[in-house]
Amino acid sequence: QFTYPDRLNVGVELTDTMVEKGFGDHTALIGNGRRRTYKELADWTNRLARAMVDDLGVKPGNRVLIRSANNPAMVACWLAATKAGAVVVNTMPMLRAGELAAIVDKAEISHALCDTRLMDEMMTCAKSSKFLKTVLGFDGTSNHDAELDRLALEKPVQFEAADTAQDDVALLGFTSGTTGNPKATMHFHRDLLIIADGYAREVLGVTPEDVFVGSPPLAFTFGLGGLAVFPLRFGAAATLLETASPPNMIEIIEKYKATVCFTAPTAYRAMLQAMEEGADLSSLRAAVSAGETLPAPVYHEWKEKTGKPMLDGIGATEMLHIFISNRFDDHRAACTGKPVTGYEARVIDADGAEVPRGEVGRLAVRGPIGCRYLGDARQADYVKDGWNITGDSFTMDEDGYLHFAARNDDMIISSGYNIAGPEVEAALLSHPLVSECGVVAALDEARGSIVQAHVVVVDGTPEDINTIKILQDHVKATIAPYKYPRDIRFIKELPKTATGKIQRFALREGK
Ligand code: 3SK
Repeated sequence: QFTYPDRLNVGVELTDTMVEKGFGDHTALIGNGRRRTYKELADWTNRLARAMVDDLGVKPGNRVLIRSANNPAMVACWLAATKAGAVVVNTMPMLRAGELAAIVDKAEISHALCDTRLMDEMMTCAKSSKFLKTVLGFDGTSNHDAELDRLALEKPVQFEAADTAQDDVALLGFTSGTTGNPKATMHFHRDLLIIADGYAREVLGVTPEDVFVGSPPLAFTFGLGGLAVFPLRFGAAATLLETASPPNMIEIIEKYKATVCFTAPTAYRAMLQAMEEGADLSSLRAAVSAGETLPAPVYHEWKEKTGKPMLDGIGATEMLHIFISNRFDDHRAACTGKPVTGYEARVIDADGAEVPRGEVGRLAVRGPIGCRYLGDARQADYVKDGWNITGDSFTMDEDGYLHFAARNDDMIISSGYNIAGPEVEAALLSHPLVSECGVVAALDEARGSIVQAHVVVVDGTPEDINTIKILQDHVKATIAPYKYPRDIRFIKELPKTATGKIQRFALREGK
């Protein structure tokens, strides 16, 4: 159902093709205090691509790393490198030289384009790299005041893009590393259009009038899809924030009347709180929640306050984007929904057999995009008989809706009971004293493992045995009592990945 021409370049599709379709004067990107139209974006990316080819020697198939926070210049560099036929690796600004080096080595990066404000760690990495030969700075503030920008400004606005095939690799997505052991996933030019033509069109119904806002980094495929590919595919506008805190997102939503928001439940909780204090989020027609399970209280409160559903979905870097989602006209609390058009899902046991409806098993999916790890033996664990065995445990109910249970490594087996850590987290979160929490297994002689909760309490709550007892009793009264956290520890802040996922391995290791 997704057909594309054999020769396809996604960089061209999202810029020059949009101009040809009549969107030249529409706003494409908003960031650093200014707007850029589709025509300006097409010209900008053509100039950058020409500089990359002529001056930096980028050749089709070269691996090009981009290091930046979310801003228009990062999007322009990504599109330009793609037009030049490069395979792009987008990376987050907080990575250190050692982490960059691991990516450079794994992906055999030859060129790096780096926001000049982030150059130090990039240069430290480059000095000892046998692959990385060219590092050039660009101006992330969009004032064109860096070497790459100066080279680009001299170039014409026409550029003959690399003659890539629809199944040439365009992007390497590195997994965010909740386990601390990242992998690179390869995605084709066509895959970047499939996520838009599947999820964004079918589930979100994106139109050229939409204005996108959100927090996930463009370096994470959740962010690249939600904040660049989806708006640009449909002639809509993307707002880009280097620091996407809830107050900053609210400011943008109010100022530009943003209509589609991509972020995680924790940010939506803060937005709900801000609404109490007068924030106006009425322009939002679509609130997409992913990256972490959506607690039922957040889903309900959002519906109550905005009159619209929050759309919970699940994706994976391996699958590029969201493959199971709720719909505007078909959504439930504590439910991830049904497969996106083109995908099928099964819940299976360790032998690959489907488990009965209502029982917990591993979520397996297949569809137009699948996992392709770059040179990694873990490919055989992820893809079996054409099915992608995700890292998540789910149940499928009688009506075919999928319900998240836990990340496979977040299942706690205590005295023979299977306990899903996130279910205990949801129970704790429904208590007004709890601001955030992470639940993990802790070794226990008698029970094998016990449920251990790391809790951030709301300001002013005593961190004492009384509060522990209150929270334990609350969990016992909310879910099956055997699931209650026998061990509760107070913590000031949860360890999280740059994309907002709780690093449960760090909690387990007592970090
Ligand atoms: O659910 C996720 O973690 C995810 C990962 C990659 C792309 C999209 C999503 C929602």
